[in-house]
Amino acid sequence: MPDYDPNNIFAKILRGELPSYKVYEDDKALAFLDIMPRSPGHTLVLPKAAARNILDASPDDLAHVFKVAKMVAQGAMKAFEADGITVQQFNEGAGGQVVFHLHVHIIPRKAGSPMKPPASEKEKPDVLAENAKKLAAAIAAG
Ligand code: DGP
Repeated sequence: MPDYDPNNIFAKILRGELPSYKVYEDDKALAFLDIMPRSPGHTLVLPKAAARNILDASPDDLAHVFKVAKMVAQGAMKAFEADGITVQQFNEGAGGQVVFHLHVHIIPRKAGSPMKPPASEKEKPDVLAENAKKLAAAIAAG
């Protein structure tokens, strides 16, 4: 497996060099909206520590990412009146990974509503800003 590339796009977001629609942050993880959402509220949860994917992540970082993933999923159920949540996580190109900093997809689902194809359409900035605000508030409310 290749080494971690510190110039990947999520590393730049984590360093604050690129913007994101943040919904949650603590000392070990960051969660922000996917700009090409497969459903409204589609969120990515990342460890702050450098890791390409689950294959090189520390077990503690991985466990923390999934703790945050659960918080985001619970917030998304409320914020988007979802009926369910799809969780996706890809490892290496052959596993479907495109951005090589570990991330977990939290995708709110409505019954009978299919997900859009992966990375099919960039969402409008005002929609992303509004969804991030709603989801951050729901997560903060517990
Ligand atoms: P994957 O590595 O296969 O899990 O796909 C990467 C995901 O990241 C994909 O759903 C689109 C999303 N994405 C790509 N570039 C950006 C970006 O600059 N900002 C955000 N928020 N999401 C991005």
